[in-house]
Amino acid sequence: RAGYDAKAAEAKWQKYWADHETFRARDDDARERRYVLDMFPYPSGDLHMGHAEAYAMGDVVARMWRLRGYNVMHPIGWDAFGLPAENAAIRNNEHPARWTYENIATQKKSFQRYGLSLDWSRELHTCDEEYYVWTQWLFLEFFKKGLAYRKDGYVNWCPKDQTVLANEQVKEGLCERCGSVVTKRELTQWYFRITDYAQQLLDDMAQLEGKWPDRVLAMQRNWIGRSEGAWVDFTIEGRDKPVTVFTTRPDTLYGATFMVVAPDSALANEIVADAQRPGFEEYLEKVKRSNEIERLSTEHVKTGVPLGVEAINPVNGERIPVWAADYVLSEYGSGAIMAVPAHDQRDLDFAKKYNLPVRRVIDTGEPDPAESGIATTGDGSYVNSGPLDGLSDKDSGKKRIIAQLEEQSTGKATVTYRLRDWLLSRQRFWGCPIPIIHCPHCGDVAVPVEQLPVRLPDLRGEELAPKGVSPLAAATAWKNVPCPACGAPAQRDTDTMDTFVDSSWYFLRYCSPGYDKGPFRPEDLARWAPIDQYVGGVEHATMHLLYSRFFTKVLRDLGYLNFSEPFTRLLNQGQVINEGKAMSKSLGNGVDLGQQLDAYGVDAVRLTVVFAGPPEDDIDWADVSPASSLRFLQRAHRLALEVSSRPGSNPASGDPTLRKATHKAISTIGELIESGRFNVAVARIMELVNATRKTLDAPGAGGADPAVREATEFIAQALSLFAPYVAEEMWETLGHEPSIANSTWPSADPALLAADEVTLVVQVQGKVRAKLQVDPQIGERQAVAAALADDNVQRALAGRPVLKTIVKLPRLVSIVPGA
Ligand code: ANZ
Ligand code: ZN
Repeated sequence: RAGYDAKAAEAKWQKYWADHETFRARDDDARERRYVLDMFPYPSGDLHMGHAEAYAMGDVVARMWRLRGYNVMHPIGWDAFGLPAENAAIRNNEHPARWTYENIATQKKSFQRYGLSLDWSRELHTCDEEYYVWTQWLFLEFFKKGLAYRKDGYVNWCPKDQTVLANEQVKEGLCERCGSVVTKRELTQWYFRITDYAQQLLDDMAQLEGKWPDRVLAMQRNWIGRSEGAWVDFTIEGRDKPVTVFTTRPDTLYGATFMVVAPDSALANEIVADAQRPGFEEYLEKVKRSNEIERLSTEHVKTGVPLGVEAINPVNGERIPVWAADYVLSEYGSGAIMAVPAHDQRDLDFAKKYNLPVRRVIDTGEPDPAESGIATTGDGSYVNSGPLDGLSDKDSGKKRIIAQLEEQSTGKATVTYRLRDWLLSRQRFWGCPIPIIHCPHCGDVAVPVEQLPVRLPDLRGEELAPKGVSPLAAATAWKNVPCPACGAPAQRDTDTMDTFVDSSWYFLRYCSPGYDKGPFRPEDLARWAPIDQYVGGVEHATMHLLYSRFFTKVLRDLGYLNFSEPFTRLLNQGQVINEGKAMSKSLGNGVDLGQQLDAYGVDAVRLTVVFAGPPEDDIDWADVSPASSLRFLQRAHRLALEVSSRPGSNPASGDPTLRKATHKAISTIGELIESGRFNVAVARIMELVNATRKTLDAPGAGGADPAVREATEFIAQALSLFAPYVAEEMWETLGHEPSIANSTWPSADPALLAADEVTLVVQVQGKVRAKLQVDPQIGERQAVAAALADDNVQRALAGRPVLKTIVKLPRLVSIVPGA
């Protein structure tokens, strides 16, 4: 008989699913709802192996929940604004929309071929006016609440892409996108006040514990970077306002021997003495060319210049010199520190280099840092520290100093965060215009809601080339408008929003496709949100996932939704690599998804991806075999063909061994899927296929055995999560109405789940003292424990210790007592 024809099945079922809208989520379906979402794709080129993995994982969950009787929503859309489209448009002298929509069409076809259970009726493109009008609307909601604001500052600047970058988009000092060394530029830019939510973002992680990967939570925690410490005010001669420093170690205040301010802070520029100004300015220029990561690292050779002023220590009145040095960042704490070289290595390196004094204030028993060059950071007893001397506990030391500072009004306890406000302006074209008009009289004026969307002007090709200012600035007819408040000539903001703004709320829009009175309908959110299962790459740990959590909390505070966390559960799939390395053009180890699909069929590739290992692990394509996946699917398919001619009958009369295997599989596979162990679930299906084949080939009822039909039907259902085409074929062959996606996951019969038991004999000194009924899978430790727990055995031991046990699993435990 002909084997399974993957190509024919793919064409047939794609059409069936589309015609019947099999995966359309209906708002009026009364069943309990579940929302499964994969991070939406950026439409560059066609789908690749990475997509193949991520989307296969999400589909397992969506299809499982569907079979379990939930009303499942599993939507898809396109993260369609962004630089690659714009760069392509400049190269090809065209509009970015053309490249974007063409790629979307290609990818969409591939997605459909890939057999995902997606609801295409909710598809969205973030670059469509009907989407970005609501991105603008949301921006204005933030603006009205003071959560979007403009400020000047030094920002990360990519010299190649000619645009600013958020801190999150700078990876080890390089532009995340193009790899150029990121420099600093002073610009007035828009920010979202995400720092207002720093503590909530931390606190609410309690809800995600155990449901999100630990490493993502750790990355977010680290990114938010909460630090407890104190503000300490130092007075500076000739300046009314004191200079405030942030320290996590106020207890080392007596060891502060100099102060350092960030060279690129307004403070440095303000306090520098006239004589030192030229040296300072020269130094500042140098610093601007370096970047933050270098500046902070302990290995970095620290540089600095004296500012020619002195600060006064509030606890002992000591005068200490003030320096500017690049290892202090303008954007953290207050941009100024008290340097305690004895107990902070960076301060010590600096002190050594510039011959500044080092004073130990905690004696840890280690050599004096002034001599050793190694700062001591551990506990010890305070010395040279006035009232702290003699104390030895850090926490009381900190409390004492903070109490003193608070009493003198020269400082107070505080908490700071490493998290910075989210810089959202971009000097590029292919993004959502910022709906603000700058008026010389009224300042920043919101575009009135009835005038939204602010559409992108029609620019293309050369007009989009990076010029250091947004291409929108050159569209004068677009830019020059009357002020909505006073009518005076005014100008539109010419920047566009970071595309992470678009992706911070798209998952809400899916709940209300096409809704034109707001970004979403509250009832729709109440019905569908939050997302029960989110799937995507770990590279989004500190950007998209943090931004989306922030947006959700703001929208909750604005009264638009009533939950605090958008993604209840998160799965990070691994990457597909080849020959142990990330796929790359230069290594020539790329694997083309289309070729794999042509060679083995969609089902075999999907099964391979899921079977390769735990979902979060990387898959090395050199170690897997789609060919054997295909052979396995054909084996499964043959079962259906052989069973199909035999009518179904009551399975109760079938082979009890196979029935037990089937029901055990029903129960364990369900649990394995729910706990994300998809690869193990596949292994269980494979075992069941083997067991079914054995019964089928055994002399006797064979294919007519109702247990064989029962097993084969379940195999088809379980396979439908991973290999939907072959599963549909099997289901139909078995005489069922399509689609298998509308079938119901069977429930396991408890009577068939009861484990078999065997008799375990317990001997003491060679005499049988007990016979216990145990699980045949019992382990050695459990068997000995069960033996020793028996009363008869204890009586026979009569308090003597156990010298030795001889265990033959699962049938014998023989105990040799001591004297
Ligand atoms: C004195 C001191 C003594 C410090 C000591 C540490 C150890 P985290 O934990 O990351 O919050 N600091 C403060 N603001 C800074 C800035 N803008 N740029 C660079 N460094 C800055 O680090 C807090 C510590 O980092 C602060 O505590 C301060 O040095 C430094 F034995 O103050 B500490
Ligand atoms: Zn005005």
